[in-house]
Amino acid sequence: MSETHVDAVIVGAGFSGLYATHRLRNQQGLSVQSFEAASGPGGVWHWNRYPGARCDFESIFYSFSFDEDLQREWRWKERYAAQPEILAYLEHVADRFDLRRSYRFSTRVTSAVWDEAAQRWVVGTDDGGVTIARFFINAAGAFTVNKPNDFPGQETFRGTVVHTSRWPAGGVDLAGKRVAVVGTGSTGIQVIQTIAPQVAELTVFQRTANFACPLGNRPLTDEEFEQTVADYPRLREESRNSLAGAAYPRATRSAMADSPEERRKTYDTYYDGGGFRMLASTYFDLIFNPASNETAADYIRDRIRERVKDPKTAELLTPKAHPYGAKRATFETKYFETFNLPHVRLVDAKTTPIERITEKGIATTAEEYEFDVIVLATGFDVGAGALMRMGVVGRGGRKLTDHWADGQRAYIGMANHGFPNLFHVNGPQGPAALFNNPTAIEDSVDFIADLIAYTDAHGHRTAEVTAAAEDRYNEVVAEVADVTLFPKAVTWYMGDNIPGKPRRPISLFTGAPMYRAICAEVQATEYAGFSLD
Ligand code: N01
Repeated sequence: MSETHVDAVIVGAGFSGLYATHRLRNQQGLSVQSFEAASGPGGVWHWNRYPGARCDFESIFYSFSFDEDLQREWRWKERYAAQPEILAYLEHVADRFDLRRSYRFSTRVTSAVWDEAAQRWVVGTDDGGVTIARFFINAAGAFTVNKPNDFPGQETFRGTVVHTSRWPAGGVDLAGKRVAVVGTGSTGIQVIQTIAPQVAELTVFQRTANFACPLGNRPLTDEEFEQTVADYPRLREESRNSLAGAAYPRATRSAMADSPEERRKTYDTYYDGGGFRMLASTYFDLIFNPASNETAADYIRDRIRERVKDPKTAELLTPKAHPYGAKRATFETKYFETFNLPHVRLVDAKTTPIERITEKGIATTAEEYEFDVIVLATGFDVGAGALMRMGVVGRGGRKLTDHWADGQRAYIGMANHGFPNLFHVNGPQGPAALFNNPTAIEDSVDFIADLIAYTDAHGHRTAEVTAAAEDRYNEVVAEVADVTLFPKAVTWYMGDNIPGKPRRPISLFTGAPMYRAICAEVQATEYAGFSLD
C-alpha cells in the first residue's frame, strides 16, 4: 500500500471521531484520513449490543448540537434512547455529512511515530498502509478496552461465555437457559433487568451493591419533541452551563439546610424524576459533604429495602461501602423488583469471591454453580486504553506508555508534552466523567480545531503543551478530586477497577462550567500552556 499524505489522521468513528472528521474536513477544509477498527460507525454504540443497552442521559441531550437541521429531523422515540436507536443515529450522521468516504473501517492503527525532521506523524495500520499527517487526533474513546479477565478456566467452560461489550450482532440465545451475570454496574443492571423474563434461571454475582435509581424512561411524545426542538437554543446553552452538561434543574441548597421532611420531599421528587437529576438537581453538596451525601444514601437505601421482598436479599442489595455517586451513578427500570422473581438469585461475590470458571459454570470460594451461559458485565479499562495499544512514540523516541507509566494524564484532557500535534478528544483528565459526552466531545473537538486553525494561521508547524503546564494541570485535577468524595470509593473514576493501574482521577471532577471556563481562558490567552513553533 502506498503512502498517503493528509493534514490530519483521526482514530475512531464514535461521537468523537465523526464530529472531528466533520469539523476538520467539512468545516475547516483540511484533508483527513480517519480509521476505525469496527466495521462501521458507532464507537461504543457499535460494540455494546447487549440486551438492555441504553443511554442514561436523555436523547434530547445525548445528541449532537452542531447542526440545527440534524436536531430537528432526528425524531428520538424514547426519553432515553436504546442502543439500536443511537447506532442508527450515528450511522445517519455519517451519511448525512458524507463522512464514510474519509474512513477506512475494519482497520486498526498499529503505530504512530513522530518524525521530528518532517514534523509529521507517521501512522501505520494493520492493512499495511502508512499515512503521514501533520496532526493526529485520538478519538478512540474511553470505554474501548475491556477489563482484563479476572477468572481463569474460561476456555474449559462447556457453555457460552460472553463479555457485554462484545455481544454478537446475531445475539445469544438465552431463552430457557441457566444464565449467570457477573457485575452490577451500569451494564450489569441493564442486562439483569432485561433478560430476567426470558431465562430459566438467573444468578447474579454481585461484589458491590449499587445506589441505582429509577431511569424514568418512556416514549417521547410528539408534543415534547416539538417543544424541545423549538427550545433547543436555550436547552443547549443551559446544558453547557450546567454541572452535568444537560439542562437539569440546578441544585441551589445544601442538604444540611433542609429538615428531614423537606429532604424527603426533595428526594421523592427527583428519585422518580429520572436519571442524573437525583444527583444534579437535589442538593449541590452531595458529592462534597459526607453528611449531606449520607442523607441521599439513606434515602436510596430505604427505597431499595421497600422494593425487595426478601429481607436478606434486600440487605445484600443495599450499598454500604461507598458514598452515593462516588462510584458512577447507575439507573434502573424495575431492577430491584427482579430479585423478587422466584428464578432469580443473588450471590455475594464479596464474601465468597469468584475463583474460576469451570467446565460446568462458576466456582466461588464457597460453591460451584452450573450454567449454560455466563455474561461478564465486568467493565472496562477506562481511559485511553485504545491509544496505549497504538504504539505511539513522540519526540525523542519517547513512548506514550512510558509517559503514562504513573497514570494517564493530559493537559485539559487534550495534550501531552513530548507529543506535538497529537490531541485527544475528551482524553484522560478531561471533563467527560461528569459531562454529558456528546456535548463534551463537541467542545473538545471545537477547541482542537480552533487550535489547529490558530497554529496554521500564525505560520506555526507544531502545537505542544509545555511540561510545566501539563504538570500543573495534573496537580489541579488531584486537588479538585481531594475536595470531593470520589476518592472514598473503589471506582473506575480513580482507576481502581484495574489491578495494578496507578490510582489517579480519570477526569477533572468539576463538571462542565469550570472545565469550559478553563478552556476559554486558555483560548483567550492565545493558548497559554502550549508552545507553538
Ligand atoms: O462497568 P463497571 P460497566 N468479581 O466497572 C464487577 C458506562 N455505561 O460496564 O464494583 C466480581 O461500572 C464490579 O464490581 P465492583 C458508564 O459510565 C454507560 O457496568 O468492582 N465482580 C462491577 O459491579 C459506566 O460506569 C451506560 O466491586 C466483578 C462490575 O463488575 C461504565 O460504562 C451503560 C469483578 C463492573 O462495573 C462502565 O460500566 C453502560 C470480579 N472479579 C455503561 N470484576 C449508559 O447508560 C468486576 N466486577 C450510558
